[in-house]
Amino acid sequence: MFARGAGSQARDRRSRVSARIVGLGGSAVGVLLALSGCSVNEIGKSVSGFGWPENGLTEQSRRMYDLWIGSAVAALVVGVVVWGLIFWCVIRYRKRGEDLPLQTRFNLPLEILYTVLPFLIIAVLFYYTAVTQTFVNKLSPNPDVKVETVAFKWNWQFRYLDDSSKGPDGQPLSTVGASDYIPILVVPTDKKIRFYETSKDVIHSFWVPDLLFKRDVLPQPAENQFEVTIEKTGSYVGRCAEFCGAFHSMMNFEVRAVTPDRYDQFIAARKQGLSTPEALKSIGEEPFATTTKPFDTDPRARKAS
Ligand SMILES: [Cu+2]
Repeated sequence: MFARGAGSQARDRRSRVSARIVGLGGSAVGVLLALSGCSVNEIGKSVSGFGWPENGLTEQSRRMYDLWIGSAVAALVVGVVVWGLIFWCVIRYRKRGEDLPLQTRFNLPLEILYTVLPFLIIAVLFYYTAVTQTFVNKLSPNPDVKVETVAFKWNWQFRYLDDSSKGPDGQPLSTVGASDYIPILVVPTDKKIRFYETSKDVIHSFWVPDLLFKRDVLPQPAENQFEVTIEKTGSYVGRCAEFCGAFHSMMNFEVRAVTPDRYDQFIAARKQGLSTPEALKSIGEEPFATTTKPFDTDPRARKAS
């Protein structure tokens, strides 16, 4: 048997190591895909948005998206510089012998640089965060539609507060969810919608994932407000995003964004005494929620199913 040269042994070892790295990388991607339950397409979208969902329905969601992308790019630039410096030091100043290397300290310009630079970066990030936050929280003096969302364990009530949205009894029109009924909040597109949020018991959180927005719903008399303009018609699932008790995960609702004309027709139908499903049907909309369904609140039934 011939003794193999040191060079060929090193080559073998290198190729075994690279094969192992490729294998590990492949398995890691496979495991990630399996664990996340995401399609490759979804992951691609998520990577391009640095993990932030795309297709915001409102100007607010797009501004938050821009802030997210800007912050992620800034973090990446800082990361690349830091990684570059680390690897440069590791290679450039690696151990070459037993002699103690030249000892240096107190490099004042460098120390000032790495103290001042992070403050500058934080100041820029803070500025853009403050600007975006102010925009997202902005309330206009005259919103087009006012809706009160009342959260309670474990459902939602929506009340239309505009003077033009009073029912036959003179009270604001409203829709209440029940364990066998998902409440649908009908709103017009391209109109400023002001939400007034209150809770009858504990803290809940109003969350419509498609709006890329959620806000805590605090117990009365506290009231949170926010405003959005939805730009696309459609059905959007809503959830409670604050753990509020046993059936928290079932506290779902649906936002149904329709054209302003249809919204007016819906309100007119409700004013004539039609229920929400009947009024939705009368304007050619699906009468019941399409994005989520009621849950069986009986624990025995849930166990058996
Ligand atoms: Cu809740």
